[in-house]
Amino acid sequence: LRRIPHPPYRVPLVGDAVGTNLRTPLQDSLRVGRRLGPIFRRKGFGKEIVFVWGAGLTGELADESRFAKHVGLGVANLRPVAGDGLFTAYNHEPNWQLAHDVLAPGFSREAMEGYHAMMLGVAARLTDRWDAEQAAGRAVDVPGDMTKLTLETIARTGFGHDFASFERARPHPFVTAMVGALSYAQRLNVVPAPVAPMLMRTATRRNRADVAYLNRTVDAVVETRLHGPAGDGDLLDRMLETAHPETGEHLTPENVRRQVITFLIAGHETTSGALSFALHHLAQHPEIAARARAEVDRVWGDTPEPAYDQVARLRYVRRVLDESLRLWPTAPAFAREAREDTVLGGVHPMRRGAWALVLMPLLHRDPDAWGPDTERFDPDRFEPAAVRARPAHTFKPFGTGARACIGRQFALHEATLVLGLLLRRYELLPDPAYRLRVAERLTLMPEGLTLNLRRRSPAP
Ligand code: MNH
Repeated sequence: LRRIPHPPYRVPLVGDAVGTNLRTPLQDSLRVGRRLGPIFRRKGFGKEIVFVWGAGLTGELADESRFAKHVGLGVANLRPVAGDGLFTAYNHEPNWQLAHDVLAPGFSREAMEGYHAMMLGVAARLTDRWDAEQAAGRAVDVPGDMTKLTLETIARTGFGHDFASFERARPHPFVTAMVGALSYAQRLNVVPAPVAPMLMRTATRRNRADVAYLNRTVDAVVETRLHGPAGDGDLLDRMLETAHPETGEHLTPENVRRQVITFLIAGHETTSGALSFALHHLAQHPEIAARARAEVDRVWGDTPEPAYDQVARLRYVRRVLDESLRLWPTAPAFAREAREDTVLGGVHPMRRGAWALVLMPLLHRDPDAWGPDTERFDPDRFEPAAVRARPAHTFKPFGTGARACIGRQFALHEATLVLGLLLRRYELLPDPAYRLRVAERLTLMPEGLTLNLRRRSPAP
């Protein structure tokens, strides 16, 4: 550790936590990391965390023969919510491999083709709402409505469930409870353990109620399936019915509950943020929006509903999404632990089990990989030739290795489809007074983002 820089002023006990903004611990670490360089450490109340963001060091941490996912910090704090569900399972827990093998076919190309029509159906509920807001001359609440869209999409495609988000004036209580649980898990990272029980008594009681609500909601979804008509081979059918192809094992009812919560949360929160940031950048850069819109018009023509294959052909729209995830990867960090004693970067000895946190917003701005001017929003960074010219492991919004995101193709298909539909239908007019503020609740979200819409005419 001695060779790893840390902030210069360390106060006994409190360490470097002084000045930490409890609401934005990640952005606080980004500021510190910019000053201290590609590997640094911060300490507070006896806990010391090593952060990495250099492209070279991240490449080493991505080497699956030397490192693996570490379940720590925010992920570990979610264990009371998601238990040994896919996202929060320890590498050694047998339910990880079992659930991974049972659920992976739910993310195959064929499965995704099956979800396409349902995704279109949910998107139509969004554009109905936006048409009405536009006609009434009202601005739209981008993160709020993207969250409705993505929650309905995963609920419908994964579980045959409808939360009726678009029919409600306020967010569905499932979303409120989920945001509460995520924020609580984040706060546990920054509130020192010894005083946590005292400081967080009310928050802890509230969190218990939130987790109970999440469990009840999920139990109701499962009950409906068990006593009602079968699904159409969706994720829930797979969880309940599919036996492991080799061992013949099934998921237990308790594990199914954990997986349903995991997918309802992991399956919408980050996609909602990714869509919201992309819409922010498109509104701020009319010339980029025009180029993306021209592609949609060219590839989709005047077909009322794009076919499955027409989504992946929106190459430029997809680059807009990639570039948004470069600047604001909505799941902004992942942790990696050493499989055996090793030396990171040839200079930092790590014992087996020692771990470091990769800060993606800084990795994605490392000038060694991305050149100067990394703050500029430029989708052309993802042109095939530019991607080939960059070292590997410099763009990691979906994590890395065996524990990388299982829902990546699902998220990309959904988000590209929705951006295409919105670009085709509306021009996006930003509020000139808006300055991007990023809210943190383990995941990232542009706070207070509203847009005014203008219908394009003639509207397809
Ligand atoms: Mn997703 C893991 C980011 C959409 C379900 N996801 C991860 C990880 C990142 C991530 C990063 C790895 C975390 C870690 O190493 O600790 N996920 C995203 C982003 C989006 C996203 C940025 C959207 C954009 N994720 C989705 C969707 C689903 C999903 C959609 C489900 C439909 N993600 C998961 C699951 C895991 C995961 C499940 C855990 C996989 C595993 O450990 O086996």
